[in-house]
Amino acid sequence: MNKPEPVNDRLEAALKKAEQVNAQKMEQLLSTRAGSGDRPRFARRRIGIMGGTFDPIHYGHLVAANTARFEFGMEAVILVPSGRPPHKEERVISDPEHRYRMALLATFSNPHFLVSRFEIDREGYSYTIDTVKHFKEIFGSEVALFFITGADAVLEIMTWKNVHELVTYCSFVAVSRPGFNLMHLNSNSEIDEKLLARTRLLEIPALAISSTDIRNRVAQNRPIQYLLPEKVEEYTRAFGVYK
Ligand code: DND
Repeated sequence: MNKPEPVNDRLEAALKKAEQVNAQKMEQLLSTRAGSGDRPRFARRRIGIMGGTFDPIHYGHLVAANTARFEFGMEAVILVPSGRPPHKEERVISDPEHRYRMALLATFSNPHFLVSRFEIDREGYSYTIDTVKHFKEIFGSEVALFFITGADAVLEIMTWKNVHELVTYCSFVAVSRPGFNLMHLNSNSEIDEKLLARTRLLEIPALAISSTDIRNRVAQNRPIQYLLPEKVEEYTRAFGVYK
């Protein structure tokens, strides 16, 4: 889809600003050299990638990204909205442009959060292997990449495309999520040793928030306030994204 038609001047101004700030953050991240700035806590620079449908992005996603960033000393977390998620063919997904713009609004005020258009600008299915390879190429081997997922997503990971190759490019941070037991990861015989060795489990403050519930609430005229950033809520209303 092309850029949605403007419906609200204040929101458009916020989006324009968010897009500019996001571009600056990316430029800065790309120009940072290893070892520059504060004395690094780790031998290699660390950058997190968090892929998701983000339909819509909410505080569960943001707390996961922020906690992982802090606990593992990542310089930044790049949120990557899926263009065409391979695992969600059975349901209608909101337009990628809306999901991207909501992610921009949600991350604008955090200097360590960025949003990438990589998956939404590509044709075909969005596979994590392609995304991680892309960032590996951009940042080079001196940067350690961490792919951040919730418990539900990581429990499905053996079904992802080329998962054995994927683990050679990044580590995984699997965060806790209400309703999903991360301990199943260790007892799941399908998850192989190599993957487990590259996966760090992380307990985060429990937020039983889900995009599905938010979409249902909007459809039923129930409140979504305080489940997601105010500007994202405003965006869903202004563009009638879930009506
Ligand atoms: P979702 O559609 O589950 O994202 O996709 C997660 C990632 O998996 C995306 O990057 C997909 O491309 C990738 N994937 C899936 C399947 C196959 C392949 C790749 C492949 O390459 O073959 P959501 O928008 O639903 O959620 C984003 C993330 O946030 C997820 O990891 C989810 O578990 C997590 N999350 C929470 N974590 C803690 N507390 C909460 C959460 N809500 C969502 N309340």
